[in-house]
Amino acid sequence: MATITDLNERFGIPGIAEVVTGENGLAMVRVTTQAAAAEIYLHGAQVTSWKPAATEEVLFLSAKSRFEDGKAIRGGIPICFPWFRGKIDAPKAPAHGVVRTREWTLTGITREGDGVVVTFETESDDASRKWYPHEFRAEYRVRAGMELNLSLIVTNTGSDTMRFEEALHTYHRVGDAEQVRVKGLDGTVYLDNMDGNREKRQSAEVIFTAQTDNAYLDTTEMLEVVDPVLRRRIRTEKRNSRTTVVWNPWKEGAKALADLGDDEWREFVCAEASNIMEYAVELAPGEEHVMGAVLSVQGSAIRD
Ligand code: TA6
Repeated sequence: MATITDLNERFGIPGIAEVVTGENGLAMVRVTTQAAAAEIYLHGAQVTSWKPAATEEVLFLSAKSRFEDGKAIRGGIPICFPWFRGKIDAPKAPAHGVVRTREWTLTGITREGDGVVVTFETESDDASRKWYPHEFRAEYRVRAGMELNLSLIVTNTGSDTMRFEEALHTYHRVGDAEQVRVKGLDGTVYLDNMDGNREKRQSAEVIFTAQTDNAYLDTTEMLEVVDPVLRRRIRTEKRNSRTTVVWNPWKEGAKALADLGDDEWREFVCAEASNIMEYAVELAPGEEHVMGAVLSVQGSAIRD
């Protein structure tokens, strides 16, 4: 296992991007360019911070997050794969799959225009085969600049067809979740996970008045998190994503999460590019699937 110093010597770009020691000794890539600053842990290949120039932090990160092997970092953009939420046929399996709680291999850091591209990969192993009997390689490409461009590339490296769910579980940092509106889902059918996954239809913008956990189906629409407190809109353009999940734990959900402060529920909303449930992806041997999300911020987040 390469040390952080070895990784920085091999991949670091002085003054632009370096591999450093993050929370709890975990390796992290820190990007600092004129266009943006960003932090990405090798643990889970998880983006935990993105600040385009002249903009406040765009992603939420819990002050109580654990940075431990086998645990997911609470915040940023967790990668859910190869299943979403609990595994239906294996209640003891880890929620949201096996890749957000492991260290990914850093495979590259390169400059590209105003941004920096950081690439990671992970693949099936005995730990994944315990729950998911397929062979895969997952590659993750993060381009941090004035936009945050994410691509999750899954290749079926086995000899049988594989079916998987995936999500880029983005925690958008907001001033007050009770005042936020999410646009782009008006008229879309969704399953309400707070009401027995009953099928409903979204009327107008999504607002938050209680614990919210909706899976919007058959939608490729751009999402927009409208935040009147930070006076900004965070947009997500999806690529090859047929579902969108919107979540806020509210007061009672926050209390049930040991790695989230009781009052932190107000500071984020999750709106997630995904392919879940009946829109899970099916790959034949040798096939590849790329799901993407491009985040951008409009308006000034600089408080008066
Ligand atoms: O994205 C919504 C969701 O699936 C919710 O059901 C809730 O479980 C959330 O993810 C957080 O999951 P986690 O395993 O990170 O606590």
